[in-house]
Amino acid sequence: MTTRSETAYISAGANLGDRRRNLEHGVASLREAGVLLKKHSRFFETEPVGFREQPWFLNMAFEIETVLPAEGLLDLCQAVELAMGRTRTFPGAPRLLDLDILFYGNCVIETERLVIPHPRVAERRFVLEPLAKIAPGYMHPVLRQTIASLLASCRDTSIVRPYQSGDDSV
Ligand code: PH2
Ligand code: MG
Ligand code: MG
Repeated sequence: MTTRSETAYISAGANLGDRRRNLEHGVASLREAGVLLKKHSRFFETEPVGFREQPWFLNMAFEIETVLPAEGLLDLCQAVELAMGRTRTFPGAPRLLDLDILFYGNCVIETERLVIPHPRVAERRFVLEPLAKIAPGYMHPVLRQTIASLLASCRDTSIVRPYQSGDDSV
């Protein structure tokens, strides 16, 4: 029997503690759980969007391959966030680690727990800019536009800049 794996894209963010270490630890935890890391963007330093009175974020995006179903991947992401010590206070609150599933193959999913594609992908420069580095040609399965084209027409003017660090490996 063969187990089908699916390609998925994840946006990761952190704005508390050692942000870079948190992101690296998040990626390492997913890999330890059997997720295959195919590509990752560099780190970007980004201005908070939404609730603005909080520290700037480090954001990145990565492409994975996994045999987990979408809800199983969500469970894993939440377990990794929790293990990192994340507490849920209010939506948009500062966080040690946030792992958001952006796309899961070409699937369109709407359950109580999970909406894929992530509903705010097209509105967020801090998501699109890193994602465009690894998947510019990926076609959004609902909007039917590529990531590069969504970035070109994105109206979010919040600052997203490459994070100055010598080494972008995770
Ligand atoms: N995440 C949010 C809300 N605002 N802003 C930036 N720059 N980066 C984020 O990851 C982020 C945000 C909710 O998850
Ligand atoms: Mg988020
Ligand atoms: Mg989240």
